[in-house]
Amino acid sequence: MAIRFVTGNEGKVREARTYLEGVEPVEQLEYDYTEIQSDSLADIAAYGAREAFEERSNEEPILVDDTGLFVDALGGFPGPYSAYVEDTVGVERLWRLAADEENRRAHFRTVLAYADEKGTETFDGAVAGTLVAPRGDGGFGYDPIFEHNGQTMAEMSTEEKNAISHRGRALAKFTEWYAERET
Ligand code: ITT
Ligand code: NA
Repeated sequence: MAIRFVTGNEGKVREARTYLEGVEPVEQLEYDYTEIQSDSLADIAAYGAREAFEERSNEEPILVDDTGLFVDALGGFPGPYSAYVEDTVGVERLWRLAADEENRRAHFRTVLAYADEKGTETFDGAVAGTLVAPRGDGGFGYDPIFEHNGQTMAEMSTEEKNAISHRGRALAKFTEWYAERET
């Protein structure tokens, strides 16, 4: 059965579709789920996935992805505000903020929440890297300024990014659980 990936972000869908090829088809679903006030990315994603599953109520399993970029020298900023900061300040200016710092370490973190008639499960993944001046045309979002092992994520193919990324790691945990779950 196809998994409905609830997101407005096509880059996320491309990565999940590539990762889950041969496991399940992935379809994008636009649904404006409630973002509860919480410090826990997992609680936010789980609530959203549950709500999407219940509101859409046509039995198809739901996947939600909540991701943030956390810059060490900026106290973890933009973190939960990553989408807002990309839309307002932009990736180039976030890089310039970090460029003033000696410590340019950062990490991405993703929480995936999966909901079906049996319940809701969450899976997380993180990757550490260094912020650099923008390079590369691939990926999306903050990928051009996030370097890991000498390449920015925008210089990687979808497969290469999936092999090391926050989302790829969360998808690996999800896939393992999904294969073993009771149906
Ligand atoms: P949905 O909530 O509709 O899924 P979004 O783009 O708003 O889409 P997030 O809130 O999870 O998703 O994303 C936070 C920000 O981080 C947003 O600006 C994304 O473009 C960016 N982002 C998410 N995943 C990323 C990745 O793998 N590489 C680079 N930037 C990413
Ligand atoms: Na969002």
